[in-house]
Amino acid sequence: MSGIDTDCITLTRYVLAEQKKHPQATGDLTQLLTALLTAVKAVSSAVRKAGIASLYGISGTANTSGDEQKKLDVIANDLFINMLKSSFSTCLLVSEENDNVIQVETEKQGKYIVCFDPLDGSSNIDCLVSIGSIFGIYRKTTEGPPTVKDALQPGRNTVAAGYALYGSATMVVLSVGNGVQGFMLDPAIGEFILTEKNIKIKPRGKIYSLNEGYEQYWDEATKEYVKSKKFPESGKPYGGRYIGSMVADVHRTLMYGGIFMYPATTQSPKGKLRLLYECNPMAYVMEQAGGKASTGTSPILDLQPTEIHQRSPIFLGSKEDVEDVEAVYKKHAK
Ligand code: P6P
Repeated sequence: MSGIDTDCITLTRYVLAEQKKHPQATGDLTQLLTALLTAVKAVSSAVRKAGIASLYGISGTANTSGDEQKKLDVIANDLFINMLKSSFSTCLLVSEENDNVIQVETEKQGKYIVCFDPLDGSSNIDCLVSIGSIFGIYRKTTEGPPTVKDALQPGRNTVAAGYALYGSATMVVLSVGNGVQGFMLDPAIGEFILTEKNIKIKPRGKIYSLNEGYEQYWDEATKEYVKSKKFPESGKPYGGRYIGSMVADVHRTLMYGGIFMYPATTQSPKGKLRLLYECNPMAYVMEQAGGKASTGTSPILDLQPTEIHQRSPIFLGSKEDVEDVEAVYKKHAK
């Protein structure tokens, strides 16, 4: 046997099939996702050869968060911006790497807005820990030229969202509103092949994930919840896992169940992770997979953004695990 699947479902075939389910669809979203995948493939190639191409090291510039940008950050950002602009399907872009919104040239404008983190977890690049790209796609709903207000939509308005994980293999996890699918990159043919159909997260897991080094900065609800996982009144404790790369921690949570947390701390009163291009896309995927994503007191997707780089606390993963956190926050609110 050649071992070649002559009828493999590529990501493009999947998106086209989904498009055909909507007679009014113009194909613009398919065009957008195809362009986005080109950026992901190029980032994957750059990440894989970073050591050889000496792409490691500091590029000498800093991004919105003040983090030193590594060369791969800059390359990834340029790839996403250029591929999305030239897809003729976007009108406004929000990137973690850019202080302000990016307006697409009038002659190239389409109806979609994309919020993305081109290379999340970049502090892990030099030690070869898995990193990723995260994206959320919205429709422009206003008349006239795109403005920053068009980017400030609640996650509930998401049209499509997902992430690319540059790990032992490169995988894209995507939802276009009809469940969650996983596509593995086959470098031999440069295509993303459907390998995880209709991913559903367990209703309850056995893993909790957060940076325990900050325990002294947590609020009382987070302290009580984490303690209950480590010293349960009955049954076995949860296992602790924390990679420090959101895409890797979220993907493990999606595949194995459990809960990922980046709570507010006294040092970061709004949490660390960004609402538009980290929390919302991951929350959308989690809800599409049957899980939950909360600030501790309300669904992430219901938040009305007021600033493109605003942060939010986040607890996401198995529905029952997130509900346990919300119950503790409710108790502490009394
Ligand atoms: P901490 C990586 O820098 C990142 O933005 C996310 O990918 C990750 O979840 C988080 O920060 C880790 O933050 O404070 O635990 O190092």
